[in-house]
Amino acid sequence: MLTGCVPWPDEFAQRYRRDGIWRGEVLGDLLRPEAADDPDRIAVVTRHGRHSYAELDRRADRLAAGLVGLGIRADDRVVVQLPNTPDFVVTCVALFRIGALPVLALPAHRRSELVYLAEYSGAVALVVPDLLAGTDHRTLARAVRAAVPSVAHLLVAGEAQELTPLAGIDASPLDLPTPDPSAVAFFLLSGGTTGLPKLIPRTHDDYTFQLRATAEAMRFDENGAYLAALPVAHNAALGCPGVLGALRAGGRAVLAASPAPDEVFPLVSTESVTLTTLMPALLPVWMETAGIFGVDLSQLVIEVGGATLSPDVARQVRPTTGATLTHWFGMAEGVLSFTRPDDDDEVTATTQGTPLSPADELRVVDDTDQDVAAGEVGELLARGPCTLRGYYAVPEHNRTVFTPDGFLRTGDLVRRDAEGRLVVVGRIKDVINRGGEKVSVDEVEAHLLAHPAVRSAAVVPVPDSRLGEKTCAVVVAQDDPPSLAEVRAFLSDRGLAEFKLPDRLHLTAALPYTPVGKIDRRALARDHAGTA
Ligand code: J2J
Repeated sequence: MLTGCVPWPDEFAQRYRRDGIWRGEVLGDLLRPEAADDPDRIAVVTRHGRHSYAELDRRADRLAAGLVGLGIRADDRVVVQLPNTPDFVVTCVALFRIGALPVLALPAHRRSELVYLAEYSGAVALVVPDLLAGTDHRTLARAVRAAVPSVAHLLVAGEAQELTPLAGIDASPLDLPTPDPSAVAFFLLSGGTTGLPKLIPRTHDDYTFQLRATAEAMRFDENGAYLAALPVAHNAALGCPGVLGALRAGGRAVLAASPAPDEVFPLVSTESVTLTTLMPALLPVWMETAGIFGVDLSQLVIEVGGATLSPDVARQVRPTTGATLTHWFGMAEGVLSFTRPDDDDEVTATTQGTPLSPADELRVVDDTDQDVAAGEVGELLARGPCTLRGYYAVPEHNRTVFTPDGFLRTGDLVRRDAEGRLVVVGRIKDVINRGGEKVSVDEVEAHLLAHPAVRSAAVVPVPDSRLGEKTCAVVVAQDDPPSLAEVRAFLSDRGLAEFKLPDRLHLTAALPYTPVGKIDRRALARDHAGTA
């Protein structure tokens, strides 16, 4: 396995194989069976066009050969920052076929995040769109190359200027060796626990299992159409079963540019979408507007998770839209627990259901790692066939985030109900969940401290009726205190993604500290619970 990655111990790997959980599938084989048996079958649809399995399969083969021609090899890391487009699918499949490893960045990431990802992964290349929502990603790409010497290639989907156009990387298909299914296939970015967000290695075995098992649980098959309304670079829309799971099943992946009703509802109607994923904040918007658009959602299953979903909102989904809701607790790390489409509506409104597979082991523990009594709240620990055994290249961090026997400490507070279903009740990790977008407080605080007028700073969540939580920077200033607008502009200039910029600023004379001398963020969060 790639240096810096932690394999599952042999006894677990053997058991997962023996039980038919890991079947030796590789992600580079996506598109192949349909391209051979039913070439004109539609694989990917956007507002701009329809693409067959054969077309995308051929493009992936030619791009793979072209990338090999550029010198990209198995195990090379390639930061991929592409929106929901056929290029995303073709690029990832091409890299999978080479055995090169996509490092998936979100479209919202800016210079700071991209430099971090490229540096951390030792990337040899970066793939970006030309322009997206007013941002010139070529400029970001140049900044990454200037900062990270390993990045030799800047590939651009669209107008490349002096950089390399993705469409021009094209060569006659090569006969490439199939990667080992137990090898790492790509990296997802963690929502974070402490410190900067870490990279999550996902293997062919574990991710193809996730694709297959989530599709089965959602009853998604070759007749299904999955709508990606969230960014495909996020685990929820990528692989639960998401776009890759839809393609693995021989169904259609419908790629929306955004979850806005005027973008998604026409696609839902024309493509008879059967499955999609949403963050809770968007659900009320869909419920209010589905009627206006006259869209029939009675065939649609909606997966909702990533942040707290209000039971009252959940209960309204079927009566107002006819759609079937499933309620998810998910992590890019591979922990998945969710209600199934035929669960009782009240179960769906109030729990996050049961784990993906019987091979998933969940524990709920107190702060001494002892299992709590049935029904009590504790931290969720998880181990299983698609839950990572270690973040990439951070052995010290791994020693604290995993138990000695390999359970991931999720940092989430949960309980199990009388039937054993999971109920998420809170969080102990230093992450703010801004409508499903995860903000690492350590990361933002480090940038805040670079401001000349900031003496000390803490970032805490404040309640928000729409997003659940927003961010508040609590700052002890030098003589000339900055305004919120200045702080936001400063952090934006430092290259931080917009969703991480503080929503509020609170100036204070001193921060509270815990007895061990750490900023007492919990006390601060309590103090500011009313400031939204
Ligand atoms: C409260 N917090 C939740 C829930 C996740 C499907 C769905 C979501 C994600 C995801 C995902 C929550 N209520 N129902 O990858 O495949 C918070 C927890 C968790 C963190 C993980 C998927 N469901 N959360 O959101 O890696 O704090 O994955 O640890 O982005 O989201 O975030 P992320």
